[in-house]
Amino acid sequence: MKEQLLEILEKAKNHIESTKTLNELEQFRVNYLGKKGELTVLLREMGKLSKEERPVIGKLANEVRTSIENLLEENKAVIKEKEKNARLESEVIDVTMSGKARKVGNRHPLTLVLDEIKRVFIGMGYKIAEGPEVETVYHNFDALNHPKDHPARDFSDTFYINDDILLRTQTSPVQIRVMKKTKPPIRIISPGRCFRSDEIDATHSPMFHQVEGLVIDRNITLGDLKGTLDTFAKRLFGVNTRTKFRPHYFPFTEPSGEVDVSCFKCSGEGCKICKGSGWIEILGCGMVHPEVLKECGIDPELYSGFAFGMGLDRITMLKYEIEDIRLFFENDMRFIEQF
Ligand code: 2U9
Repeated sequence: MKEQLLEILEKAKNHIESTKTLNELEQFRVNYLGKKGELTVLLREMGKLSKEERPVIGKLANEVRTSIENLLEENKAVIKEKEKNARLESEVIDVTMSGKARKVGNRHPLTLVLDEIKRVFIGMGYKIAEGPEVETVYHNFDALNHPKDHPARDFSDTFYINDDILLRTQTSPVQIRVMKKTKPPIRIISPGRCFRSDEIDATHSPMFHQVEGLVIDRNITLGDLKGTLDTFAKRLFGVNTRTKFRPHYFPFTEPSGEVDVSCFKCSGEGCKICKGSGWIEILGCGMVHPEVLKECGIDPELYSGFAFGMGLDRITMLKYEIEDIRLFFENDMRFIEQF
């Protein structure tokens, strides 16, 4: 049995020193020291030994077991160290490598122009007001002095949810809501999406964007309106921009007007953008109708105000010479990446 023990030790030593992985090492531990391991099985034969041999062989057997266990621990440490170094080697980061250029998105042209318009009015002390897109007929028409038979109320023009609920056709309801809950002075612009039952074509979309403005205070005059909008036009389209106010009609303002600006493309000489006229209509405006003030609990004897509204899509199309409104909504990156 002594020769067998020494043979097992020699075999175990060769096996363990040649192992490369912890799994392999564990397998050898089982093969030699496990319940059915070679050393364990051999030691079951100890009973057949004479009482003189037993202590000698027993001592040798323990020495062999201890040697194999030490070999296993030493190689386990060596393999773990090698695995750790291999992992560190594979995880090394070369900080000198050039970074991966992250593609940065582009702001939508509507956003670019809206940000410019916001900058102008915030610079004049206006606040930004927002409100629901699903509105009541009251806030969208009644409170804005629309007669019951006004064509804008027609189903052909407006998306109705039911007799009292609709998709707002302008952002004016936001101003109504602000006027009802805010004591003047009021100085706001309200940008947002609006909805009209229009057939889609190059210049019409059932969903479009508006920016409306409202100023309510003591002694607000038509001169304030003209000065404000002339300044706005110069700051948005350039200092040499001229403005022209033409009489118009809106139920919610009196007097009402439409504002043309000298063409920012040809400076008023006449070109394709301004269809040869030298002028481009950009917005509507007027002094807030006294009935609208009263409906919102504001005394028209004490307060007056002006309001204006512009189509953001239209202004953006003019500014960037975009000929089809549908390009705004198709999410084609080849379009967006140009801005
Ligand atoms: C309140 C009172 C008055 C908002 C106004 C216009 C004139 C106007 C159009 C421009 C192009 C809508 O997008 S568009 O089709 N708007 O011409 N809007 S005055 O007047 C108001 C708003 C709120 C309480």
